[in-house]
Amino acid sequence: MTDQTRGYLITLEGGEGAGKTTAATLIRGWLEAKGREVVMTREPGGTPLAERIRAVLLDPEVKGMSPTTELLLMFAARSENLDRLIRPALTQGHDVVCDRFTDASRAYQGAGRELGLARVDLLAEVVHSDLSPDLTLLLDVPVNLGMERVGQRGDTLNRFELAEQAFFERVRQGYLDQAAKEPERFCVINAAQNLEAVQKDILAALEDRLAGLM
Ligand code: Z5A
Repeated sequence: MTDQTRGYLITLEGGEGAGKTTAATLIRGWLEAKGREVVMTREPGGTPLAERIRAVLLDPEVKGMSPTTELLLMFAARSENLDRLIRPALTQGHDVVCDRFTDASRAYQGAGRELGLARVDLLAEVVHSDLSPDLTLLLDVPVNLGMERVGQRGDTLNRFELAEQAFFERVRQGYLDQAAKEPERFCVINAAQNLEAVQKDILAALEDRLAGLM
């Protein structure tokens, strides 16, 4: 153990069908095997109120939401998740695995909806100037392959999944640009590989970036 008493914040990012949900379970198992207490959460969501905001954001019946409204709702949900769940868990020394965080706002609202990064960074400063992820795993997958996987799941498409291809291409590029800017925080995983190879790369990244800290 290092002298860090707060837990680690590990975030998972990527486009649709990248495999974040599966990866989150793998990361939890790895941390628990190291004797760590782990709290899992997701964004938008994670608390009762934030889950209600999520329901509005993902509802395909909600038409014509403005990009700025979408961004503000993402940060309203994030503020709740941080205040009620993430910060208290980290303070208690628990690690938090969060399925999407502010990098998703940079990619989806900043790049995808073309709001630009300055507005996202301004809200990040308001909502969590004290905190940034210790490690971000970006599961990168070509847009067509990710959508194919989502389609195979057979669920109703959410409000985001109804967007056009160009939107998802901007999202993917937004994530890759963010990762290139902060290589010490990000680890990019090739999520186009089969599940076994993806999991092997995730475990290698955890060993490389986190094992020495625990
Ligand atoms: N959003 C935003 O715009 N701004 C923000 O700030 C935040 C979020 C925080 C949340 O929806 C939406 O909110 C999201 C961005 C936006 N847009 N959408 N949609 P969500 O949580 O429902 O959606 P998601 O995060 O994209 O979840 P997902 O579609 O379930 O993707 P995933 O978790 O990455 O994938 P998965 O469920 O683990 O895997 C999908 C399927 O592929 C599944 O059947 C797997 O068995 C299969 N899979 C996974 N990996 C593989 C490999 N390697 N090979 C083969 N098959 C695989």
